[in-house]
Amino acid sequence: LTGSAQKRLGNETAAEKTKRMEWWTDARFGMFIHWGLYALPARHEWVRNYEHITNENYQKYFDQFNPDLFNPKQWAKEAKAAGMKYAVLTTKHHEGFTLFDSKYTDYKATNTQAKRDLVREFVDAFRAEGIKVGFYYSLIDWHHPDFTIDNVHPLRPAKDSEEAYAALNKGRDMAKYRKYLYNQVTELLTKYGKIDILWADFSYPGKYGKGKDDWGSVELLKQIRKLQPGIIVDNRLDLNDYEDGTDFETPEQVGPKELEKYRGKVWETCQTFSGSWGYHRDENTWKSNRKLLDLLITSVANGGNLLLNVGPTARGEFDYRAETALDSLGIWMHANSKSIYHCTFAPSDFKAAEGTRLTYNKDTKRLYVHLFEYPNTGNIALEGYKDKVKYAQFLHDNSELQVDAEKSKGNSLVLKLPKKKPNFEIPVIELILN
Ligand code: FUL
Repeated sequence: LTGSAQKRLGNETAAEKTKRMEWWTDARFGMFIHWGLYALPARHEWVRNYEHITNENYQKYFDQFNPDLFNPKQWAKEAKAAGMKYAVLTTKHHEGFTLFDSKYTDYKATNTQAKRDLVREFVDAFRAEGIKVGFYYSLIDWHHPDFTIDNVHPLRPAKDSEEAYAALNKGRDMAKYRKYLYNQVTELLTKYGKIDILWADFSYPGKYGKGKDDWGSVELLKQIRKLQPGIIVDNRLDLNDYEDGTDFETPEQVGPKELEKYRGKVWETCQTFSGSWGYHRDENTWKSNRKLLDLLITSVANGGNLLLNVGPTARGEFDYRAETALDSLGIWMHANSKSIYHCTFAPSDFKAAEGTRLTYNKDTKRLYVHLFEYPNTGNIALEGYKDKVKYAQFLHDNSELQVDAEKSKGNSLVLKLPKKKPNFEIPVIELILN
């Protein structure tokens, strides 16, 4: 860290930071869980905003919240089976409802029919499966009476004018809200033992006046680091990127092609199965298994992580579409996860052949060729790989892939492949380098 970031956050060196983040960069694949009252309307976690729902009219979801099938042990098993190494739960989303037992609000799970601290159970269950735990915490709060109404607030004025906002904001005091969120983050980071990730979401610059630190992010980050020195923090606190003392970038819902530009940075792309993060009953735009694998592999091929989201139902279960998707990812990961964990982009002297994507493990010196398009020619030509490879095999079964000596001309390494594609959506060749 340099400059002002160093002043406020201490003297961690780049090497120390890399060490602190090592488990996370190795893990590559995590589960995001968006769960809150919005699971009841089941039509997007922004439903309050989209439909301008008042506190009075949103109250019915609080009254009816009764997750009788909530079993985080089952969630943790499913995350683990899919190959995920960490999980991040919405402890509070923009709607303001807390899944944890906060002493600073009554708007919490313990006061619903659930009558339980759902965050505590999540933490215990995931830890028991050896999965690292993260807390998503929304800086935006549509329920809190002091949270200032702005253009993402459900109660925003019909006609956007400064006077209209001022009228609505009369009596609202962001300083009080700042204290509230500071207190809640403090609770979250003291009551539940060691927490691995804080995923704050989101603040934006100068909303209430230029240079104003409306969310108190500077103090907040100091407090986070003090309470949990090992924690990893996302970049949505609105402190200037890179110099700000946060840890990773968060490209959201971007396509695989756009991930290339993050190479060399520390990042995690978060993605939904469909469009909504919260459970959405009627959404029919679910990503195919191939698309999900593409996102995972392409993330690693560009040196980043994938945080894949599940939106549990109001009863507290993953729905069948999520389970089916997780199952298929698990089958692929069971056979091929060596090309994911602890991997990153390939050294620059290896170019990805047409229809392939490369990942690389620098400790074992293994290069992974992901066959997005399976050749029907009975072989694959890898230009420029000629004298660099000691041995080649399929990753899923360690069956040898022989060199076609006749076809391997110049710098080209040609491997013989079975005519029939192995029974994996995207088979992987493992090259053991010299
Ligand atoms: C966004 C939020 O507004 C979405 O609801 C979701 O939580 C996503 C991960 O971040 O900024």
